[in-house]
Amino acid sequence: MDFLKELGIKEKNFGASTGLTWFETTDNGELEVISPVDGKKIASVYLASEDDYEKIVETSQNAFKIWREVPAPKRGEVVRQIGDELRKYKDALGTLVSYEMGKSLQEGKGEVQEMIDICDFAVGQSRQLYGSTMHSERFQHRMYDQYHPLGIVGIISAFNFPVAVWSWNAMIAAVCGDSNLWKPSSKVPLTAIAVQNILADVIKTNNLPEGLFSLIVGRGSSVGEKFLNDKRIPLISITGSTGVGRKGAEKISRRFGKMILELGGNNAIIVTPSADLKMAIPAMVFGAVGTAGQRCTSTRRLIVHEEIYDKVKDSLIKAYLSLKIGNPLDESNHVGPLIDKAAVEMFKDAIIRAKEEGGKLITGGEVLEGEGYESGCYVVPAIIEAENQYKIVQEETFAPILYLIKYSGDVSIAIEIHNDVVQGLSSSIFTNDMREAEEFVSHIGSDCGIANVNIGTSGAEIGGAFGGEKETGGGRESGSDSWKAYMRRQTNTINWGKTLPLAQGIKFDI
Ligand code: UN1
Repeated sequence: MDFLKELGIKEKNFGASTGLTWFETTDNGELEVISPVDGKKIASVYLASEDDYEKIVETSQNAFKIWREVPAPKRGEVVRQIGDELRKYKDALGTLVSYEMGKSLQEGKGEVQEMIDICDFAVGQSRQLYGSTMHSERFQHRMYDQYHPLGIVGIISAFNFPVAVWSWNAMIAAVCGDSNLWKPSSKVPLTAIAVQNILADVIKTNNLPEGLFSLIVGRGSSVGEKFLNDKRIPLISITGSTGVGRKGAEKISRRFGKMILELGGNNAIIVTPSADLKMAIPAMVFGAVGTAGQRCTSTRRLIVHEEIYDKVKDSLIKAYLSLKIGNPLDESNHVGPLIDKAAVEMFKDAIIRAKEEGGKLITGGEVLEGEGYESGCYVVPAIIEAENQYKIVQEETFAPILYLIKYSGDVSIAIEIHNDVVQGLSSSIFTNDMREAEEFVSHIGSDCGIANVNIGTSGAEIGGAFGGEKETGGGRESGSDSWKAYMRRQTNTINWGKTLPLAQGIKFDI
């Protein structure tokens, strides 16, 4: 496999690096990485020890001290070069993303494109780390706020976006003057190692300090615990399930650390009677089966008006029956495998639970066997007629299961159903009625961090702030002013006069 060679992935790899130096620990266990595409072993990774972790954090602290003194636009120049390197490796890295994680080759390359795009965005951002100035109430005083680099940013990423999520955090953190330490999902460590290798040339050419971009592949129970509890890491960004986020957040908040949480979603599309179904059907299908339903923005619920319910249901079944399921590296397939057999079990369990609660499976639900499906991770995307209050519908099952829910009455009824879940990431409405669309995005509309009109729930652009409300965690990353979370804010008041007036008119004569 040439792409592995191109990316510097060997049969056995080390799991911890400060940039150019890999820690050669071999006695702390070895992780075998199996591809969900064909069930074959891709390579293995030696797990990092707690001792490696200590050394990495110390190195990263030193790197921060050097990096924070580099002018922000010069930091941007380094990020620009990283973007250029990623352009060179787009095909190879995209292929590895697809092979290690199981998403389609197009999506794998698309994920690398998101990395390139965020680099471009961050370069511009490096010249726009703006604070505000305000008028002081005091005579001959000036007041303003400014943003300073924060320190080491910890990044815990999930398996489903093995590289893009790191870049949304790391590239923005880099222009903000922070060093970063990345702990990737242990299901997809090879893509992270490949990225670390891609960075090496830029680190060398620019003489960057070791520890500016660090990586650690280690056990959650040892290295992961230390990481969450570590006071030397002022900010940790966690992408993962609500369960993972809750455990992490409890530890981080105990030490008053900052965090960015991008957790589970339970994303829905509302389809009203005026919807253009030629647009809505492909959006629903892509949202529900794209990445085999393993995006945090995947469409999990459809809330369809009774007038068009049967039509939508029939069109969906037809579309689902035409889906090609198979090797994601073959671009004619629409749906690839789930990440592993445990995910397949969760898919099966969710269907059983939905049926127990009264749901009706109307298509899919099988696990595929035989030629091409040897990994045991391929399933047929399912649609289940259900009700929003079912316990299983209230949960995020990371698999291609779409719950079809009927509503009657006006759009506010649909919005009420829509918001009646604990998660709040992405949402969408298909309608040609301006009033319905505006109500959906208004203050009495969708309660999610992302609310779209005539676009599905997944596939957000990097330019917007990405994240959600309620149990999705409240964090924002990627575009807009998300950069502010990676810096510490300071309000400054300067007295350039010759008297000492106090605020609020207080007099203190001595
Ligand atoms: C995720 O699944 O964690 O909006 C992120 C999207 C992608 C990001 C998904 N740009 O679907």
